[in-house]
Amino acid sequence: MTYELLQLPYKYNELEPAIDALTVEIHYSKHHATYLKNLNAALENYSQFSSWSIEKVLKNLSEIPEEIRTAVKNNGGGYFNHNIYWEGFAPRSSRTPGPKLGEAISRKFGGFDEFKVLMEKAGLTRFGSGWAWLSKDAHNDLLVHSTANQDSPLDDGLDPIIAIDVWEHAYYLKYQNKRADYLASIWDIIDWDKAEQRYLA
Ligand code: MN3
Repeated sequence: MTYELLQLPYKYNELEPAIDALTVEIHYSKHHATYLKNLNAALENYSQFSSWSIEKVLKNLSEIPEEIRTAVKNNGGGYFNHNIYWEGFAPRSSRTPGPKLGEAISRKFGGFDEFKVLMEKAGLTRFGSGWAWLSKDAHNDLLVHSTANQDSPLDDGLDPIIAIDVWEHAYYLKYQNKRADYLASIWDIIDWDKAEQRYLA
C-alpha cells in the first residue's frame, strides 16, 4: 500500500481571510505532498508494513526498523498531522463546538473562551516548529498540548481532535512573525462537526 494525499474538502481560497489561498496551496501541494512522498519512499522496500494504516505505524514506531524509523516518524507524522489539520477546517464554520465536545470542553477547561486561550498559548509557546493540539486520552479525557517538529499525538497514546500547525510555513506569507494573530484567526474556520466526530470516535 502507498499512502495517498487527501483531497481538500474546499478550494484554496475558501479559508480566507483566516488563511490566504497561496499559503494553503503551497502548504498542501508542496509541504504536505513532500512528507507523503518521503514517507512512501522510506517504506518502499518494507512490504511487511504495506497493510498498516498510518495511525498504526505512528502508534508502533518501535516496530519500524531502525534504519528507516526516523524518516518514518518525521514524514509519517508530517503526513498524518496535516491530514488532521486540513480535515479540521470548514469555510462555513459554526464557530462553536458541538453538544458533546462543547460540554466536555466546559467541564475540563471551565468554558469555551478559557479553552481557546489555552490552545493559543500552546501554539504561541511552542519554541521553533511544531503543533498545538486538542487531544483525548484512552479515558476520553481532553488535553491541550503541543508537539515539536512533526511529532504526532499518536506517539504518546493520544488521539487528536483539533490540530493547529505552527510551523512558519503555515502562516508566514500573511502574518509574517505574528503567530498570535494566525492563532486567533483559526477559530473562524474550525470544523466543529469534524471535531465532534473525532471526539465521539
Ligand atoms: Mn505544515
